Amino acid sequence: MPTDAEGLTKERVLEAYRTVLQARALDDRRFVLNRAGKLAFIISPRGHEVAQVGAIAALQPGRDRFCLYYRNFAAALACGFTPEELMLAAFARAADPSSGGRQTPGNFGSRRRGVVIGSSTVGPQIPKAAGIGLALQWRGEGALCYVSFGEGATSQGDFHEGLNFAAIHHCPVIFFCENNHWAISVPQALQVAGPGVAERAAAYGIPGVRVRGDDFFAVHAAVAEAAQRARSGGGPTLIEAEVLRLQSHSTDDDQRAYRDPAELAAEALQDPIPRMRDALITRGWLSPEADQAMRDDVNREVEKATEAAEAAPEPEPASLGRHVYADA
Ligand SMILES: Cc1ncc(C[n+]2csc(CCOP(=O)(O)OP(=O)(O)O)c2C)c(N)n1
Repeated sequence: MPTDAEGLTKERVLEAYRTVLQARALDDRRFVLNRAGKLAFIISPRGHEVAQVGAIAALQPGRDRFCLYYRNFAAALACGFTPEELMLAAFARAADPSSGGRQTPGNFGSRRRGVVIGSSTVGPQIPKAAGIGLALQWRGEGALCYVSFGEGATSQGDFHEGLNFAAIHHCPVIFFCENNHWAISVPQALQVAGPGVAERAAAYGIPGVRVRGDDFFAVHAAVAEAAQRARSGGGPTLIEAEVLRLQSHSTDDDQRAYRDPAELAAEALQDPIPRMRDALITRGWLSPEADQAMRDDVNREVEKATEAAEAAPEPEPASLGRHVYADA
């Protein structure tokens, strides 16, 4: 069975590619449902999918802990969430496993998968991950905590406190920055001085790595190396995956109002999914026919997930205070 240096088998890579396709198909469907007035608000992972799945594929959902952020729909699928579960959250249904339809759909939580629920606030998952890393170190399970965020989050105090703490205590944490160069309408240059986020690692005395986020194998290799370091007591790593934001920040934003049209047109031609498909075809792991069959299968799955979630019951009005106030 063919493998690469990190022990990736053809089957595992094709499974990861299917997850990437699922994330994109779900996003397309959610966007249509938003335009049809059925879903209130969408945050899109478009352009980030390959980086997110490449990272999680190097880790161990169920053993490791994951502090994800609101753009991590592909990462959530890679952690084991199903398309139907993500659609239940999108429709704010009672059976949404993350919050029973109470939180923004991008706030993922699943105890059995080790996914720690967050909030829509930018940054607080970072120091939380440092603390979880310390607890994992004390327990000595060999597990690690993965935390993701955008480059905008790296100008929050939370980022600096979290990295400093994790570095001092050698916590088994992977800090994964998905740098799409925009924080809503604020460009990278107004968030980060110098070439990028990876250089900031030097201030905390930990390794900082920059990787192309459209290269599945490069992202996987960087995260696998960081995981090996974390599990063997070598402490945290900061990884910066350079990605493109191929949609506006959210459906409540229109990036054409503040971005250069030529740049947007050029980025639209750099979708990472065809790049991953071509890499798999070049390796002889995928054929155009198998690709199409997989896409058709994923589209059917997303259609079924949508129908099931739309038909599912809403939360009981009497349960409004659950998770807000202590149950009497
Ligand atoms: C503390 C805080 N400040 C501001 C906001 C509003 N806000 C939501 S997302 C966002 C941009 C974050 O950009 P980045 O971290 O680069 O991630 P991206 O959304 O680009 O993936 C902002 C400013 C917020 N949710 N929380």
